[in-house]
Amino acid sequence: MPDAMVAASLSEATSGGTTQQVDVAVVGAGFAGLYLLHRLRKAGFTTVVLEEADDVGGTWYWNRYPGARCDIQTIDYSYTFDPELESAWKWSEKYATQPEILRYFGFVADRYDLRRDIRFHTRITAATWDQAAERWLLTTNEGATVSCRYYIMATGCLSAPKPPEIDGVKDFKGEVYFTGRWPHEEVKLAGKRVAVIGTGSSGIQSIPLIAEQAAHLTVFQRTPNFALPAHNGPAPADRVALLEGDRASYREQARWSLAGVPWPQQMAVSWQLSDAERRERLDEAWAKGDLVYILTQLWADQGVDVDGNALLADLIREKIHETVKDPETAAALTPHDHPFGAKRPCLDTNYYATYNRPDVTLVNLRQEPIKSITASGIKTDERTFDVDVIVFATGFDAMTGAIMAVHPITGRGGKSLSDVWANGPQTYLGLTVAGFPNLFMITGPGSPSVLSNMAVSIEQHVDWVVDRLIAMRETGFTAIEATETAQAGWARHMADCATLTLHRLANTWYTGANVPGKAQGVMPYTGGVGPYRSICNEVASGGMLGFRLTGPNVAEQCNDGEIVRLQPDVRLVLNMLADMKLPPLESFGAQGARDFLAEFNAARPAGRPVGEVVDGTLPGTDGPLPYRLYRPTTPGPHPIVVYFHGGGWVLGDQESDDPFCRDMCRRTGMIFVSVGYRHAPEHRFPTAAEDGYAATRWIAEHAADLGGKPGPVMVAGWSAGANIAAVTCQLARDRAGPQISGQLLVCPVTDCTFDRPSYSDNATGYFLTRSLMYWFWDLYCSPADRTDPRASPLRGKVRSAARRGCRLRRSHGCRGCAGRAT
Ligand code: N01
Repeated sequence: MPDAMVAASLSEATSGGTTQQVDVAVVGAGFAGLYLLHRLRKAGFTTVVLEEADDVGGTWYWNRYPGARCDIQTIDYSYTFDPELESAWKWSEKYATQPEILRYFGFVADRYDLRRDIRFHTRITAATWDQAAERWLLTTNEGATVSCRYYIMATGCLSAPKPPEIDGVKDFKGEVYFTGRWPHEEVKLAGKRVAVIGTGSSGIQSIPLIAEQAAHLTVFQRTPNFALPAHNGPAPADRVALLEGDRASYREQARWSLAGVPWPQQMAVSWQLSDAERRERLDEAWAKGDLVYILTQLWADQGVDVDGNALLADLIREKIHETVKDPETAAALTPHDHPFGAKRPCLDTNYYATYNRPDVTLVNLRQEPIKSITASGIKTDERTFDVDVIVFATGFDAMTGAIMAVHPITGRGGKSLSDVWANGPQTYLGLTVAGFPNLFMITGPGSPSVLSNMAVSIEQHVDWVVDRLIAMRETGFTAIEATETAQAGWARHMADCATLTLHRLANTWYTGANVPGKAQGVMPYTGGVGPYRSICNEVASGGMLGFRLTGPNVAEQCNDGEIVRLQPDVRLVLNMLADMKLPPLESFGAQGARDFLAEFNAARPAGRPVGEVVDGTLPGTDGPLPYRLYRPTTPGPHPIVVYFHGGGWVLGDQESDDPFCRDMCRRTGMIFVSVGYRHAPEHRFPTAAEDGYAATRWIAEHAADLGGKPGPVMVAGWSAGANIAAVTCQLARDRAGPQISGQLLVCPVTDCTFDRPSYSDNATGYFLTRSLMYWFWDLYCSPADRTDPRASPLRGKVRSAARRGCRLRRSHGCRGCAGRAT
């Protein structure tokens, strides 16, 4: 009998101490909970939604403070699952107010008759997994319990307010309000002295409106935040036209975009734009009043590179100083402690201008921290402020708070979720946790969630989860659990992604830094909505990779493994190459492959500026060899690195790794000399190796002429270039110089045998396939010569240090070479 029918037949009364039996219990009747209920019901699952509030709306039910609005354009912040719903509702503004959004949820609840399966005023007090029954047992504040096969947390990411952590709140005799728990009845502030503590989105939205009402407003700011004008009004005509022109395509683009709103991937990089062009872009973004636009559309490196970000942050800082008249107040309001976007920026209406009012005071808590709250107001290190009202806009225990702190969740073997997450949330895909079967989270930590348009992420999660439940029902499985391997792999992938962004450089609620004692780490998935969607789809199409599925009458299925083994940037490039559906590179022939590489490289963004780039020639063993020298901006002389490009001894030249050489030159402060050695098949082994050695010798001898430090040089290379670098080291040792200070080998080819794991594990499906490696070897070197240490340096005399192969692998977690002949 299908699970749904069993559950339905067991259903009992819903209150009064009885146990309600359902297939699925959902916590929360906000954006996620409502859609879940709708989909689960349509799929035939008996479902109950448990909600603490007395109506639907979730975060929009609780956050009723003055000025509370959406800060993603509301045409994007809507359900998209039903085109009829879309045409039945029209938003009145670009950024809808909280009351309008709440009306929308009421409208949705009525339209699909959802309220009859929602138990309001119900708080869950404990959730325990019963392994024998393969069900969750939920106890609630109202006595009645719920037994469910699947337990789904639709609790939202920002729904557990953080305590203010300031002494004396209880002593205060005036009124106290929290933005995240604002009263339903009108709060009268007229004629009162009001204090607002906190300048995140909630503070920044409410401060201008509170200032309009209060006799005097004092804002207590610990960390200034970046805020941009919302320019609210009707939805912009161009966006509406785009949506209405082809609604289905607009929605689909949003689903595959990086942030959940259809904007293209920005390709221009900051250093390709002049100052005037960058300013023009910022002014355009400023006039648009769109958070996603300004976070993604100015230049491609704004969110991943400190320097590219600083160019943008400086322009925004100028805007703050242009608006705020008092220079000291402007300086205090200007953020300097985090890259723009690393902490959630805010959309505002008149925020900065509010500080020009005579009845508004800013207190900079970095200069005078709050000591305590007293009966009459707030005492800092330096002053006392008597106030009638204190508004705490102090934020949330984000992402994990609502899941973990709300009630004890006890999984398989009595494991407590609080213990499992003691050092930070562990999840697989942000959806599930190993050890907690049949527990799902919607937009949990480890998913794009708060770094995306939540509407898109919620629908993706709900669809994915419900589709999995349907598939399990069809195949007879009754329990699903993530494996430890999959979860650990996801943590690694999360960390790899976060390393590429600037989020790790800011103390924010994204990282848990806003809650004293909370474990810290970037909690949302930073790899983007579209890539995340494709990963979730891959999990499903790959036989539920990373999950163990069990059921009473079916054999256990466990397709264990990691869903993403590649680093995200490598994956991105490989996916781009895969999308091009190219024939194998080796089928082009040597010249064809070189032409392809030249064309491919011409299309990539220009590398970053360095102090100087000089092209020259140096004497090789058999005539001149070209080189390109990259000099840092810092005063010399600089240490020298002799660099050999990749390309299987067949492709590339001294310019082909240009962005990498520029980047390394900037980061290391060293001169990089990229050598154009001769290629196979025209010049077979040992030409490349001997050219490499001759070039290194000449560069070392002419270090001072090149602006470098005389003395030992370093060698570096990528792939076959790293082979040449490693060989050069040995030749330098055996032929009495030059002196080598170190070698940097990136994915080096160090041996000629093909029995390494990468030749089997990564044989196909990657750009550098096994057959391409065979082809490179065949063009470069006869089988008889391959064991020569000048072709396979691992066979030479190697001391232990040289054996370690790819140094990046250890220091930067590079898994690209994963055993390929190293
Ligand atoms: O909370 P926050 P929020 N003493 O954590 C300060 C979403 N949202 O409710 O930065 C003094 O951002 C704290 O200072 P610091 C949105 O994603 C969306 O404003 O920790 N100050 C900070 O200034 C947003 O990012 C909308 O040094 C203390 C402020 O309080 C997220 O919710 C609207 C303090 C908290 O800012 C959270 O926003 C509102 C203390 N003890 C919110 N403790 C939309 O528009 C904290 N602070 C959709």
